[in-house]
Amino acid sequence: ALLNILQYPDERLHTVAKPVEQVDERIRKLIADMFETMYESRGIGLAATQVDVHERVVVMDLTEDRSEPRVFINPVIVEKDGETTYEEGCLSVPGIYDTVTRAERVKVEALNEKGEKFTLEADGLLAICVQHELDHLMGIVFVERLSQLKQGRIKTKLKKRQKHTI
Ligand code: QAP
Ligand code: CO
Repeated sequence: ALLNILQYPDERLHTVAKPVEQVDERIRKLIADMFETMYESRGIGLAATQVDVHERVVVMDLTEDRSEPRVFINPVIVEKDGETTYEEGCLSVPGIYDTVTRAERVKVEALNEKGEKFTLEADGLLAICVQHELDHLMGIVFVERLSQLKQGRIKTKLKKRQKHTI
């Protein structure tokens, strides 16, 4: 089923997600619904926080042909190094893109949909996406990594847009 994606500046996007205690059918249904929602909206990453579920679950697929679905349950970044910038966007902040500075490489530990632990060493767009999505689980939207001036401008723009229900 398609899930509703919270739109910035919805305060529920600031909720800190709790760890998943058991990777069971409920979590696998959530993951399936998150993929459906992300693919339908043409995203590359979606955190449970964005669909108002405050548990540590992220789905991603960076491929054009949607052939590499990735699941991260209870993800933790255990190493990071370097610095890089990227023009980021977000399904919760449609139509807004801006440059964010993040680590260039990350090592992440997480569980897959079977509840098995895995480690991933990521660089490039994957490393950026991992950091962007893990931010969501901590209640942080990429906009909040921009200057106060830019944050204010983005809020104004989105509020105007909501009024006109574009
Ligand atoms: C996060 O973002 C990300 O504004 C995932 O109109 C972004 O999937 C990670 C999207 C950049 C790394 C680099 C945004 C779709 C999708 C929009 C997304 C829009 C339609 C964003
Ligand atoms: Co996002």
